[in-house]
Amino acid sequence: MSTIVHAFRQFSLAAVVLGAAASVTAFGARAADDTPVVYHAGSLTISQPWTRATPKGAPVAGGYLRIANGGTSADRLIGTSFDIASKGEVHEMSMDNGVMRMRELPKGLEIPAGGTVELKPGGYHLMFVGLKDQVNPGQKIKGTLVFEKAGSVEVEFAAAAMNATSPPGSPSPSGGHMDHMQGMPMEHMK
Ligand SMILES: [Cu+2]
Repeated sequence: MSTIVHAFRQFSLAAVVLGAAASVTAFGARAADDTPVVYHAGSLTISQPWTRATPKGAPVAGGYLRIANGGTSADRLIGTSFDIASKGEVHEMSMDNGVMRMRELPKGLEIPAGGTVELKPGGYHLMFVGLKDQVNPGQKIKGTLVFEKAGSVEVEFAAAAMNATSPPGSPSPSGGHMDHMQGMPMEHMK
């Protein structure tokens, strides 16, 4: 069965400010319309895929989005890809003795019937491994999401600042100030 995907709106060219590294985009240049990008696949509605800028030479990048299932049966997000990474994984975060750890979900992530699942920093997320290129704020990087039932969906991940906690174009509590970010100890379970 083929999957129909409609990309409704492009993101506004979000002016992503990243302290000293912000040289490319203009400050405050926010388009009038911040309607999030939405994709449809079967009974799923996928909103606002985004990623974060990476430091030079970083081996991994994260992917975030919201998936709502308007159908009467559950689906599962079982795979993902990112144009500039050798592979993609679906991860979860958990607290272990006060340390945030992440691990791959071997069976993917369930999207319950009638439910919404959010992938965001500090929670479920996509992890793109074997990054071949640096991700810069304002970039849009193509990728795919693979669902058990809805099939493969092509999306675009909009890159926010390196420390962003929300998608480009949305107000971020961190405001782009590195000094206000609390350091979260993190370990990658591999
Ligand atoms: Cu991860």
